[in-house]
Order: sequence, then structure tokens, then C-alpha cells
Amino acid sequence: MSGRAIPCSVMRGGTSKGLFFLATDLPGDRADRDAMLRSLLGSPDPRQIDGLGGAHPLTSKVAVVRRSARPDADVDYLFLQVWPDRTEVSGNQNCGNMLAAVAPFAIEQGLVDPGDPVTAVRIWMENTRSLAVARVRTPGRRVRYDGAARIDGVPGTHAPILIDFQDSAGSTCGSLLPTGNAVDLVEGTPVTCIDNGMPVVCVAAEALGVTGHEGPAELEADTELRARVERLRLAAGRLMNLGDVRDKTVPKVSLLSEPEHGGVIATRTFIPHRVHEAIGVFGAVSVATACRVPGSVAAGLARAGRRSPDGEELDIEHPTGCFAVSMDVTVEGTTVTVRRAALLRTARLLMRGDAFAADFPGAETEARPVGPDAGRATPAAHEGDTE
Ligand code: NQM
Repeated sequence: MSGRAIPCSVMRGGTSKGLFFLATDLPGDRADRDAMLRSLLGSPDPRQIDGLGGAHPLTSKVAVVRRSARPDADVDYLFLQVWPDRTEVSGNQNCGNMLAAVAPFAIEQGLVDPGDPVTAVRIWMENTRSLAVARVRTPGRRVRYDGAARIDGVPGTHAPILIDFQDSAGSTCGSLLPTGNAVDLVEGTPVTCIDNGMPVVCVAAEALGVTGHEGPAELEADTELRARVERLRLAAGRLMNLGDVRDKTVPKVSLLSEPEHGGVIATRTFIPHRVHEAIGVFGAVSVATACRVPGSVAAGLARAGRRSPDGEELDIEHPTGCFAVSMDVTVEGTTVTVRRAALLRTARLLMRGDAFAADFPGAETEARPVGPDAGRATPAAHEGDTE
């Protein structure tokens, strides 16, 4: 046998897909852990042919889950972006799509006792040091993945997973409007820099010479546009307290335009070098919030949302449909306060078993036997790992 077998679940969370691990099944040392993950996903290689990664940032993701020591949380969730074509394994952003699968994973792994017919799982998101509550269907105390909920970007219908965020404003950059302004002139272009769970640079598509209704492939093929977006991102990253973002996955850059399908605003989002087929969860929450910041680039293009008993429903249009964000935002003078944000996702368990890491330090020496009689390896400690 070569390599090491690691218990692993492959799950779709929202419009993303990745590998889910218990923290106790991964090496405690960060460099060893990252080497193992690169090997499991097949990075760096644009095709990830020798691993389980899907050769796109949206399908080259990892969630590490453990029982929480916090009184206000059931589990801790660490998101890691494994770049398909680079050696970096990055914990500098959160992922709200993978988050959708964390609660079912935690229940099925025995970290959370299921209720009947719904289980609310309190999740401490280590990347942004903030809390989410996910409500999962568990009739008969078993996770149900099938159901009638539909999200754009995913074929078919599945069981709904409702997720609530309370304190996501400024979770990466320190404040909702990290530059202190609703609009900044960056590289001669007006932008709104915002962080409501994801640092995003909002820019009018028109200001970059496109309509904002092009498809991802067309935008990615426009090398001049990509270079301009990256220059904007590098400059805005510094203004957003993120330092040199050359090798970071944040901030994202969202090209905004007037909606075409009855939504509030249309988006095309660079994440940061590929264009998202839809939009990230926290990316959508941040853009939706920007729509309600007076004087912002987004507010100038946005339409009204639907009033709801809890606030407002904002449909954020993206290349493959709409992302509905339910928000309660108050604006007093220049102060914008986000009381809550909530949304609907679905998830599905695709596979559970052992993944094989072929090539990382210690792979051979720590190998555990494979076969019907093989026991589980003694878990490695994996504490204090916040990125
Ligand atoms: O913004 C892609 C995704 C994401 C992240 C990205 C996400 C989020 O769609 O919360 O979900 O922007 O890198 O999975």
C-alpha cells in the first residue's frame, strides 16, 4: 500500500463541492495538514488529475469540523481553499456554500444530537470568528437530503437548509465599510469596498467597459478586463486593511449592473481570478448590504426588494439565476447597521469513505491498514488552528 487513508466525506454545499473532514482525522501541524490536503485534492495542477479536486476553485474546497469548546456553538468549522493550480492552501476567507453542508456532516458524524423533525446547529466559523445557525431537516432523527427546495446553480430540488447570521459585518476587515467611505476612487474608478462576511469590491460593470450581463467564460477571456480588475483589487485590498492580496483569495470584485430578471441588482463576481458561475453566499450578503448603503456604487444601480416581516428580501442576480438574501438593515444618517441576514441553501452527501494522500511528509510512516479488518487510526490532535 502507498499513502495514507483518511476518513473523508465528499459533499455538495450550496453551489460548491468539497471534502469534509473531522479535525481529529487530520495532522495537527499546519504544514503537514496543508501538504496532505494538496495531495488529496491533486494540487498544484490545473486539472487536479491525481486528486479529488474538481479543477475549479468552487470544487477544490475543504471543510474541517470539530466539536466546539465554545458555550454558544455546537461545532467549529474551518474553511480551506485549496488552489487548483498553486501550492497555497488558504484560510483567509470563509465559504457560506460549504457551510451549508457542515450541519448535516456534524450530525451524521455524531458531533451533534439530532432533534425531530428539525435540528438547529450552531456553527462557529473559525475563518471569520463569527456564528451561524443552520436548520436541517431531521425527521425521525435522521438527516434528510431530499426535499422541495430549489437553489439556482444546482439542478433539481433538495431539503432546505436555512442559515442565519448575526454578526458578519466587518468580520474580516474590521468594519462594514473598511475604508470608512461609501465610495472610493481606486485606479480612477469609483468603487464601494464592503465586508459583510466577505470582503467585496463593488464596481459598476459599465465603468470597466462591459455590460455586466456577459457570461463567466466571456469575461474570463477578456485579458485586458482581467488585468484591470486585478489592479483594482490589489489597490482596494490595501485600503481594506488586507495588505498585499496578490496571493489571497480576498477581496472579491463584483461587477454590478441594473437587474434584468426582476431582481435587485445583477452581479458578475471575480473570486478573484475566475468568474463565479453564481455568487458566493457571503459575497451575495455583502453585495445585498452594499445596495442599502446610501451613496454606494451598488445603491445607484439597485432596485427595491420585497418587504417581509423580518426586513427585506433581496434577489441578487448572477450568471445562473438569483440568490435571495433576507436582511434587516437600518440606516441612520451615515451609520448602517446590519441586524441580521438569512438565506436558503441545500446540500447533499455524495460519498463517504477513505481518501488516499499519496505524497506528503509522513504519509508512509503514518499509514494505516486498508481492508475489511482495518481499524480507524488514532486521531491526531488538531487544536488552536484558527487561520
Ligand atoms: O462567499 C466562492 C462559493 C464561494 C464562497 C468564493 C462563498 C461565500 O461560492 O460565502 O460561498 O467567492 O470564493 O462557495
